Amino acid sequence: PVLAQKMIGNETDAQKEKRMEWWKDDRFGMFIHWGLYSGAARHEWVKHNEKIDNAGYQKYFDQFNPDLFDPQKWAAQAKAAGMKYAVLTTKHHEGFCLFDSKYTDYKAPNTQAKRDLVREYVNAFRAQGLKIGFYYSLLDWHHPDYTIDEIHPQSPKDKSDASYAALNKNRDMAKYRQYMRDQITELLTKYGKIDILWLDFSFPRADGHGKGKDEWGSVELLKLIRKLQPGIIVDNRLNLEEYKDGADFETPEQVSTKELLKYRGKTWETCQTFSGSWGYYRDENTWKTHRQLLDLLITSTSNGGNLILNVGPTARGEFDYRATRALDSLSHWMHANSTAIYNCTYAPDTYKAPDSSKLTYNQTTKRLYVHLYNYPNTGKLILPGYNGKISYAQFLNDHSELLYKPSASNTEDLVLTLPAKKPDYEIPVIELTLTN
Ligand code: H79
Repeated sequence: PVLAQKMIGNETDAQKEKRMEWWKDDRFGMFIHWGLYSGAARHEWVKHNEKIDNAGYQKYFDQFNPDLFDPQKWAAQAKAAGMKYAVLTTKHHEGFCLFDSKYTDYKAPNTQAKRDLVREYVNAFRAQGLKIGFYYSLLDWHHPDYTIDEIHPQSPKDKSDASYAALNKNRDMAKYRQYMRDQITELLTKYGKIDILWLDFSFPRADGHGKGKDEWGSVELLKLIRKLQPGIIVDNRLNLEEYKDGADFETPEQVSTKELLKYRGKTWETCQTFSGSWGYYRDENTWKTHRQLLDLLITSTSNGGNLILNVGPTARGEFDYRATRALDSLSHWMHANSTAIYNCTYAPDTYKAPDSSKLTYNQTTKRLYVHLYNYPNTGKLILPGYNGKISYAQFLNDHSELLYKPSASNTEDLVLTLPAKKPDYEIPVIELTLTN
């Protein structure tokens, strides 16, 4: 592919690297999808999936009453799990705003919540030292000026231009663009320093019934964002691929761990759910296991990317027991093994991963981390080609020494002795100190 060279601003590569440094070091964040759809409790796309109009959706607004909302608890759970930043849906595709916006009545202060929930999130997470992110949906299935397109809940069955034109005759995207600029201005000026803006998403269509950079006014929007919050980190969903500085990071959504290998060398964050949907989905029963979640985290770091793992709080404002259990198990692992995640990336090619393991690497401390996916029952682990390359080996969880010696059959290899009993971690980690 031809490298994008067009620029919107004038930031140098070095300046960008500096701006992105904390984000790359932190590696692990919490996504939070919370809105009126949490009450329907059957996917955040419920309005689209069931073709519900504004009148039909009104019951979720009327019912919204987050009486158990305790953002300090959310922040404590995120922090305990080892997450360093969070991104909350200030508005999802349904158009409902969790914040107190001057530009709409469709907002939390006008529900039984009677207050700005975004402000409470910001205060609580900031107090715990977590970085603050806002998700803001470019799509808006409630706003009267947002034109009906191919994926709108009220999209016509007959896909002719004439039927779209008839539906859209009183809708004006120019006014909607202004609404977005106004709301993003509120979000980026009323809550102090905002670290991340996660805009979602573009779907340009040749027939004109999708939306992309022209419909959103993406160039102007990004300029505004950078002016209001110069340090902010912005995702890549504004459809500005033709610009070198049109995005800060790529966003592989719900992709497999195999797929993540392809992102090495790029700046990226994979967003993933516990259970398949982003909004609270009561009846969903395909929750990822502890091992699958660890694999996502380790695989992301071992390919040089971040993981943002999503929680969909209930309509009452709590993380349900399944999310809480998943976070608890992550906190157990991260408590002992986070050194193999923070500030880490993929290992140089000269280090080969031992059997059934994945490697992460800290360039500053010159430590290599071997994540043991299958604990050897032989009590031995071959470190292929490692002779002369390491000076010390220990388990990361308890810093207990692991003895090793050159292999009798191949002196380039080392043979490390492991205890018969696997440490009490689903995937234990060995820390190797490199000689250079
Ligand atoms: O906020 C979460 C999701 O609701 C949102 N992004 C994450 C972070 C998201 N979900 N899907 N998408 C973004 C991409 C849209 C995919 C689509 Fe389709 C494919 C839209 C139209 C075709 C899926 C299939 C939805 C409708 C049909």
